[in-house]
Amino acid sequence: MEQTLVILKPNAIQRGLVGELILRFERRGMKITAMKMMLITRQLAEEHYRTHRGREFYKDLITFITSGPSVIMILESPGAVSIVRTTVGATDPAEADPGSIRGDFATSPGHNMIHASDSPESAQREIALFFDPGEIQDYTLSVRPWL
Ligand code: 3AN
Repeated sequence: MEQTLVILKPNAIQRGLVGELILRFERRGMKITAMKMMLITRQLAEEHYRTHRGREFYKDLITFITSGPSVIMILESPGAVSIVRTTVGATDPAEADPGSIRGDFATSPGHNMIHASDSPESAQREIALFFDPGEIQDYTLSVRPWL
């Protein structure tokens, strides 16, 4: 089973869209194995976005992601990384398909609502950054939509 990390960014909380966004993943059939609300520290944000250090949008990205609480989740399913990336849509909301989260709720590439890991390797790195192993639940869904 594949895991991926999702961050509902501070503007998703400010706009009252947390439930709407979680609903999309639940309806898709993803299993939520961890979830918490936290104020991401500058240190954690810089580690999470370390590959973007030096880019022109980096400073704004760090300021934005640390500007208020975010909701962090681990989602699980076969092919979870691709399924979640498709559900989230393109980085630039102007190119995101209608029906995707960014295509439905975002206009700005810098404030595009949500983060989703871009590979299984990134997912494992990011999960270890945001969650202790004891915060991740090991359980069986009584209805498994992928079966
Ligand atoms: P994604 O979140 O779709 O994986 P990345 O990893 O390329 O996109 O970028 C990480 C974050 O950096 C984006 N979610 C967005 O907040 C910000 N970002 C990326 N590209 C731009 C851009 N051209 N202008 C402003 N912010 C950007």
